[in-house]
Amino acid sequence: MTLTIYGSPRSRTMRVLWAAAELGLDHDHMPLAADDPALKTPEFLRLNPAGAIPVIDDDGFVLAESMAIILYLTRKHATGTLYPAEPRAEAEAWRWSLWAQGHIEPWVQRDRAMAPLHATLGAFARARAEAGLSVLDRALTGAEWLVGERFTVADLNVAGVLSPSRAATLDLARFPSVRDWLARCYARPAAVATRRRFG
Ligand SMILES: N[C@@H](CCC(=O)N[C@@H](CS)C(=O)NCC(=O)O)C(=O)O
Repeated sequence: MTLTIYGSPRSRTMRVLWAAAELGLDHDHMPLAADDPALKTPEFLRLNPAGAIPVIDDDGFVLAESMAIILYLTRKHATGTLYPAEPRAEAEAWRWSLWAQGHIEPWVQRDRAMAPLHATLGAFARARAEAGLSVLDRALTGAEWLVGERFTVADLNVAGVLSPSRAATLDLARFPSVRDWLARCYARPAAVATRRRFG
């Protein structure tokens, strides 16, 4: 049984590495950077036609897209704990993961290729990010975690989008429930260990 994770920790791969640590998964790591020309070779494009990281190869099953990878790995290894088993709670985990990629990530991501666009968007991007943070703050007011009573893949995926380097660019004082929840997520031993390992 071999799991290989492709991607530099200074990319969306970090959230996959965090998930692997939460799950205690042994894995090989190929830390390809986002701008590594290797991502555009025919060999890598066979793994991910988008030429992007993260990608995993789980015993011959190749999967790209950070959220899909994390949902897959947690469902495979932690149904009933990190991955909610009950269909409605499972749907809530998908809901928050998809929402974060659609409504937060475009406005907080700092990919080099998008820098000129973000420079142009300026205040508009900030306003959109804050609109997303308001939604999250309302959902987390009076709740410790996004789905049910425990930390789940929903928290990991959304907190992965709001990584410390991205959150540092936001004014979280206006969103105290998000700020406190992010602190809880990143205080988890697996998050601390992963960040320390690659920090
Ligand atoms: N939606 C994808 C985004 C993947 C992505 O854009 N990855 C970046 C690094 S964080 C990348 O590989 N960029 C290189 C490129 O697209 O050429 C995911 O969540 O995995």
